[in-house]
Amino acid sequence: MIDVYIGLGSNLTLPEKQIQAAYASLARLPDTVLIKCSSLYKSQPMGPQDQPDYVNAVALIETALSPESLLQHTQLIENQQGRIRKASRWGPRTLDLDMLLFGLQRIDNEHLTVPHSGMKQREFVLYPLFEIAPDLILPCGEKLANLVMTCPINGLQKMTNSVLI
Ligand code: PH2
Ligand code: MG
Ligand code: MG
Repeated sequence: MIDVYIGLGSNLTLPEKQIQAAYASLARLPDTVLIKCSSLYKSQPMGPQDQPDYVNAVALIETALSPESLLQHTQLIENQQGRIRKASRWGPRTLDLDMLLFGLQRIDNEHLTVPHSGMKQREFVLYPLFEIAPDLILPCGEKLANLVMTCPINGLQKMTNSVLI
């Protein structure tokens, strides 16, 4: 079983519910155990500003699935939750599931880049990740704690009263 961190994001159609539903779907994946769920965080949109704020979170799963198989499963969850794929970059979406880390593996093919290319700069990834994995060291050798310390918070807010499963 390999530790895999998944970034979750939503800014359409009741984003909090989308994230909760995605946590429940991750818990039902085959050959996979959902280990940790971060709190939900409200974040400013990165990219086009004419879109709603996002709700972001990070999950830790342990899985025996291959990266390719896990990607198929996470894309299916995105589709089941009404994801409509558009050409425009960084546009609004009901659900985005990003494979942040797959153990210490590096993966680079036409479907998948792991570690996720933007994760080291994004407050809405680093802070929820730090909540559930404060001692994490990235495959590049950097301590997550150091990245968090130097990452501007950019209005990120931990949401209270979110019911976590
Ligand atoms: N995801 C995007 C584009 N912009 N902004 C925030 N705050 N959070 C996201 O998850 C996000 C985004 C496309 O993946
Ligand atoms: Mg994303
Ligand atoms: Mg994505």
